[in-house]
Order: sequence, then C-alpha cells, then structure tokens
Amino acid sequence: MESNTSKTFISSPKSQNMVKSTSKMIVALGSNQRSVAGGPDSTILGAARALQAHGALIRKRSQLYQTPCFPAGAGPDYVNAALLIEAHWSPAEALAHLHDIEHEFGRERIKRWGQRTLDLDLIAMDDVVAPDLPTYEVWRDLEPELQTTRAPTELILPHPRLQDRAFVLVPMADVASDWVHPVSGLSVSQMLAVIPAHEKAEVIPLNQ
Ligand code: A4P
Ligand code: MG
Repeated sequence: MESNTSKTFISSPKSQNMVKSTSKMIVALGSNQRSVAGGPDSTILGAARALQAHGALIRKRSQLYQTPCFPAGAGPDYVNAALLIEAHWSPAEALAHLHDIEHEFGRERIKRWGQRTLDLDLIAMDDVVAPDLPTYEVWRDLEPELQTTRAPTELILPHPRLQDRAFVLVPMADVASDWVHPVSGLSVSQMLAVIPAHEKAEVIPLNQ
C-alpha cells in the first residue's frame, strides 16, 4: 500500500494485491427479493454470517432498516444494513469476496439498479481512495441520468454514491459514526445533516 500524507492511494491492480495488513471496511448490504436464505431480512443476516465464513471479523452490525426502493417505484422496499468488518484483504480481494457472497445468495446481474436478492457494496476501506483521486472524482460527479446506466468496471473507493443516500448513511452511522470521508473531509453525521429530513424519515428500523 502506498502512503501519500494522510490518505492512501491505490494506483494499480498489482499494488492492490500486495496489501496484506488488517483493514477496517464498511460494507453496505441491501436486498429487496427473496433468496435461498428467505426474505430480505434473513438474506442480510445470512450475508453477515457468510462474511465471517469468508474470514472477516465483524466488529459492528447496524440495525436492519426498511427503505423505499430508489429510484421510487422501481421495485419493492429494501432491507438495508451496514457492517464494520476487519480482514486481511486487499481492496480487490474484498470486492471479490463480496461478489462471491452475492453469488452464493443467488444474485444475478441483469439490470443495473434492478431488483436484487443481495447487493454488497464496499463503502470504504480505511482511508483508501481508489484507483486514484481523478478517477474517483469522475464517478462521484457522474450526472444523475448517467448513473442508472453506467457502472465502473474497476473498484472505486470510497463508494462514489455514499454521501447521496439515506439508506447507506443511516445504517453507517450505527457502525462507523466517527469515519471521515478521505476526500470531502466530512464525517458521517455531517453527510447525514445535508440529507433531506423526509429521506431520513423513510429509513425505518425493522423490529427484530
Ligand atoms: N464497483 C466499483 N466500486 C465498487 C464498490 N466500492 N463497491 C463495481 C461495490 N462495487 C463496486 O456494481 C456495479 C459495478 O460497480 C460492479 O462491477 C462492481 O465491481 P453492481 O453491484 O454489479 O451493480 P449495482 O448494484 O446495480 O450497482 P451499485 O453501484 O451497487 O448500485 P447502487 O448504486 O448501490 O444501487 N434502493 C434502496 N432503498 N436500497 C438499496 O440498497 N440499492 C440500489 C443499487 C438501488 N436502489 C436501492 C438500493
Ligand atoms: Mg453493488
């Protein structure tokens, strides 16, 4: 891992594979379709167990939240959650584990933002900005109409849409309230403060 003052820049797949020290990661989980594990809530809890089986240590799990599908009307409500995990994974290895687990729960990539049994997004890994700042900024600044059709083929960190979404930030606040975005310098609570109140109100804790 290359270090550049306080931030970590991952510049090539080769360097991604060389990172072996323990990293803290924030993982966002979402489901709005039944899977082999059952309904979306069982799927989310099953995915957390699968991460442990893949070698990750779960430091914190958020509550489960019921959230309206985004974009509105595109499908049933989601169950969303977040995990703070620790593992000896490079960013590339972490994404590969997440994709394997999505596959275990029957995820088929048919339509971007379509219904999914399980979506696992790597929201952040420590203060890594990947693959580099200019590429991150291109994805962060992607026009809304292109966001539904364009998906990166390489890992982008932090997740470029995290600051826009109550269904990511509310669960994140449960597990990593002190995490600071390595590009914007904003904390999770500062990012949440600019999300419209009605969007936050729609993220409702599930009775567990
Ligand atoms: N990729 C690049 N960076 C990352 C990263 N940090 N984490 C790549 C995860 N994947 C990353 O992802 C598309 C491509 O981005 C992959 O090749 C991956 O390697 P995907 O998971 O295949 O496709 P997706 O799920 O359609 O895209 P994405 O970006 O995960 O979708 P979003 O933006 O997360 O939207 N409404 C509610 N209420 N709750 C939800 O959880 N989720 C979505 C999915 C839409 N609406 C939702 C929710
Ligand atoms: Mg995803």
